[in-house]
Amino acid sequence: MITLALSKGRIFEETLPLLAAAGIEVLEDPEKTRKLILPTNQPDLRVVLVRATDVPTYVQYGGADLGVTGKDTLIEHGAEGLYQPLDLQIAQCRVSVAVRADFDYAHAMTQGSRLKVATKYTAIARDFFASKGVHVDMIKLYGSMELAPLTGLADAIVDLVSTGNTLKANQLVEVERIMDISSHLVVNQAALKLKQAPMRRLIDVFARATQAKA
Ligand code: PRT
Ligand code: MG
Repeated sequence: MITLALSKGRIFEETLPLLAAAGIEVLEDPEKTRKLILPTNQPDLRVVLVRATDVPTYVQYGGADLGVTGKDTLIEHGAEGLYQPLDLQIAQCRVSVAVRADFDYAHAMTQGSRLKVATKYTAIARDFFASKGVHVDMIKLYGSMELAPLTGLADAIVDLVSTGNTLKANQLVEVERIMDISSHLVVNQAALKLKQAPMRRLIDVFARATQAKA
């Protein structure tokens, strides 16, 4: 049995077509069932549903043989011991800095005064501002980052942006693009050795589907 870890939402939805290209179907809809282990039409493949940030942990410790996870998660939480054979080019977005429209970011960056930055991505944000030589006070949040500049909690946020609609709806502007993000296939190295043939076959399914899209 091969276990594939996915998270509900965009990663699940954007992984489905890659599997479907090889005739692999997940037999239950995560939005309709409360089950966390979903069978597929392949007797030796099942999907487990975990939180997006837990996918690397499941794969690292062998709770799943492989998984699909955002590069943001891999960078922020570390990817120790994980084999990353493929950029699946799905769930694409970017990590950006955003501020209130009336905040003078350029001025704040050159002034030497400490910038208050709220984010879930403290490692990415710390590296980014350090590379610019800007001192920041980092405020760790777990969600709704957009609220921080509106309430005076922070001057800036570091968050994922895809269409930009969320920023716009909250009167925030993107002032800097830190990095582009997509989701990657991550593989447990021991599983790759122990279940070589079926694992290689599945990695190949993902490779072909990704190439076909490009
Ligand atoms: O939502 P939950 O707290 O359960 O977990 P999660 O946010 O970790 O999971 P999920 O499913 O939302 O995101 C999983 C992965 O999808 C992320 O790790 C990214 O790699 C990728 N991804 C791609 C995104 C987005 N696009 C995205 N737009 N993840 C989140 N967003 C959010 C963003 O944080 C912001 O709140 O969508 C909002 C912005 O979207 P736009 O289109 O309005 O710009
Ligand atoms: Mg989310």
